[in-house]
Amino acid sequence: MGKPTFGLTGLAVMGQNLARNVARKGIPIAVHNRTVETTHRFVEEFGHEGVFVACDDLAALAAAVQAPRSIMMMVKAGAAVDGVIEGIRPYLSKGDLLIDGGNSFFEDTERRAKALAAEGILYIGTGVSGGEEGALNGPAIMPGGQREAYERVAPILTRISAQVDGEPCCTYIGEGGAGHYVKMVHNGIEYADMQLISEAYDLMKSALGLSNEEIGAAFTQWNEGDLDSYLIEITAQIFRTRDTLTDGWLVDAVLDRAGQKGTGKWTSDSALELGSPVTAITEAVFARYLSAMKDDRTRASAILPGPSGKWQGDKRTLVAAIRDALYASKVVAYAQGFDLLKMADARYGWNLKPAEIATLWRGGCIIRARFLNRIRDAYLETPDLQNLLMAPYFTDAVGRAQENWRLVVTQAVQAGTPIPAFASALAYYDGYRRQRLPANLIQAQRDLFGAHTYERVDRAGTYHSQWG
Ligand code: NBP
Repeated sequence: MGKPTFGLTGLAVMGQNLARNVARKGIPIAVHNRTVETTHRFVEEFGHEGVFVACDDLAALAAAVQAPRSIMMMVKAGAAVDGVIEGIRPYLSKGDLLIDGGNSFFEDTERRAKALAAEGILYIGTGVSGGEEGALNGPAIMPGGQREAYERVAPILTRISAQVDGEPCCTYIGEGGAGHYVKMVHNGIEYADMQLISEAYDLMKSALGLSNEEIGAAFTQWNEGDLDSYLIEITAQIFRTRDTLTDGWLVDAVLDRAGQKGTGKWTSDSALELGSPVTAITEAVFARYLSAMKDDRTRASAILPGPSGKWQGDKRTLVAAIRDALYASKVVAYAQGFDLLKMADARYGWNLKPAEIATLWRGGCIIRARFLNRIRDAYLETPDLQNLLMAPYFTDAVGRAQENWRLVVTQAVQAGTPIPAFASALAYYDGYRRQRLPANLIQAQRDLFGAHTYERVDRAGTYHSQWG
């Protein structure tokens, strides 16, 4: 047997499962981890699944892989990636390829790719989504970098990725940091999706007083229609899980303080920088911050007055209304995510293909959902679509949902139930469909206090006036 042509460093959950996924496809792989015992334990436990070559240091990893080498890094995002690059660089030759499969910030990827290109080393920054289960059985893979670098590893990446309708959930995204950017936006949409589902849960639990069984049943039913998605499916699963410590429901025992690793914030940062109104994603990030203020909220809950939080009315009708509100808000979240991709593409010149991105998100990843087929179709039909909401299918679907969407937002506001993502998605929809917004007044104020000038609706040019 010759040397493997593929290597991987970083054998935590994601790296271990990706390496096993590669080996199970009959592709020999050299593996390495900073903590050497992890590598040996890994090969002992899973060695029977394929051909693994255990390497104790980065020099051994480079030596174990056939040149031109392809070596994937699955280490913690940030300084660890720079550390691995510095560590392995002396053992690499021109034409070798490094692949960063972690959640790196796209600007870091651009910087690393540039520095390595100067030495003739190819670089791919790729999003890998699907958690540990996806890494093992088929994740969504979003590779960015030199096209020839992608072509070299495409046969491996497309085999280990998820497959939907015979198509791999792995497509070349674009140059430089494009792959990590698209993964970042994927995670931003994931934040919005999770927040929207949590708001639907809160409305059913706090406002309607449904039991966990009833809430689980609603999510199970929703998963059979337009909302069919991985996140709805696992949510239904959560509501079927009892707590082994108390015999209550496990979800009720979980502290209401959401963690985050930063990719949602990066998405909002980038959107602010590019001028893209990704309100649902940003509200989801803020909602996690608010959830983290548990002690403050606990004190405020005894002091700040508000309505009871209870809804009146037929519960079945209201559950159906919440479903429609969730669907419409989710369309807005995706519309905003794709709009951000368009703006980033205009800035960075990646030549992103929205239809291909929707196609690859259909399987393996956390935001996989049946309605990504509709998004793909919308972009196939109109590649330069102004906004997802303007695709006839979504215009109709949101149009049909909007009466219930408004009912839910109104009732929640009256009952005092916080629904930041539902409400901001609706405000975006209402703002986007307005030919004239009150920004004329903002321009007038700016001109009055700062002589910032304004444009007129009826003639060209820039004006400044003496107001009042
Ligand atoms: P972690 O993000 O927890 O990273 C742990 C790995 O990084 C271990 O192999 C560790 O080695 C290595 N490492 C660290 Br920490 N510092 C290092 C350094 N200075 N030099 C070399 N190696 C170092 O692992 P993960 O959860 O498997 O995720 C890997 C990547 O994939 C991350 O970027 C993550 O954001 C991304 N990702 C994760 C998921 C998920 O569901 N977990 C999903 C999608 C993407 P050690 O064993 O010696 O400490």
